[in-house]
Amino acid sequence: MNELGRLEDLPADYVEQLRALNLVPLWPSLRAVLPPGQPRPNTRATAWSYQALRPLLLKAGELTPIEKAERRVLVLANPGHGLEKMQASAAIYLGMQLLLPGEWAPSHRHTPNAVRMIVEGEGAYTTVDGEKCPMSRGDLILTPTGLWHEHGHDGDQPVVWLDVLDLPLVYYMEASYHVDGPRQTVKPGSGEGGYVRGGVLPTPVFTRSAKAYPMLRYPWAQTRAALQALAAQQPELEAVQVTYVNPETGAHAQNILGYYALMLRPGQALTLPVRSPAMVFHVIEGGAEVRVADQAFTLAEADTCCAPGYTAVTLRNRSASEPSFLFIADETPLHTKLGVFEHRDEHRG
Ligand code: 1HN
Repeated sequence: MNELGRLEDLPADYVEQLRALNLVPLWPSLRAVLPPGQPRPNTRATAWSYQALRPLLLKAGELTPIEKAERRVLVLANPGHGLEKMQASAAIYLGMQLLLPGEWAPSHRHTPNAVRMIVEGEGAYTTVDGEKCPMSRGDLILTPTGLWHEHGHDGDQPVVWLDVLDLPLVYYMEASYHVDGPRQTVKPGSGEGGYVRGGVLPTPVFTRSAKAYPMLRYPWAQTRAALQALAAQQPELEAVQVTYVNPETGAHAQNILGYYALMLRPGQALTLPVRSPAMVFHVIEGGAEVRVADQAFTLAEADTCCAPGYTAVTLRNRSASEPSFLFIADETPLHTKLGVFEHRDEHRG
């Protein structure tokens, strides 16, 4: 590959003439926007300790009343993008949100899609599109694009959850905005009840479910049971993983980011195939070591880390006697839909 001409190689007055007409020569920047062989991601492998951030999040509860915050969140920002960008990866935003007993986070809707992975506490709920979704540890609650959502808390202890949004992408697209709304009226008769048994679907005879997002709450008890049954039934299965899907279509639960739960068997080490999307790992139960290229993070319960795309990742259960459960978010649906998804499996070809 030959060296390309630099900007400094051009006469200054020529560059000035170009700039005055809003013109830019491509060749000095071509290698930067199109690096050889593989991308040069800004996303850096980064880990966030729950134990370290928890006291600071609780302190935010003392410093800033909910009315002054609307959403009381500490953003898990990737230094490779610059902290002020509030990005974990190119398309993924992560934040830890605190809601105190009796607090209310008012109703709004927005273009970015969000999910919440409940980390700690009982008694809070999110109302999404009129469906009241109780929050318990490990539950996944969707607030897809355009749906009204608000959070309340009837319990007596702080509740914390991990927010995952596709905000960086939607913002980059100049398509990010929100609308405030009145408190929602809870509609009875909605909920995930009809979808929590695998293999059977609600079959309305007289009406068709027109909902783009028919299932909004994925209870951890069900997901955990599915993983354990899978592990028990298929002892040779290397990756004991399930994907959070839209039960009506079988497609990913949301359009841009993918969500998964993975069980590491006691003592298991799992090397993932090298693929184009960036990934986020959050420990629901147990402990894990996450190796990203030449970096290693030791994660305890409720810890979170991210890995750029095109990078080797190995997960290892730190316990030899107990399984470990991880929540994973990645950019697979986005890469697949855009036709840029790549799988570079050096292990299996
Ligand atoms: C949002 O609406 C929530 O509703 C949380 O809880 C975090 C981060 C950026 C933009 C919107 C919420 C958010 C957010």
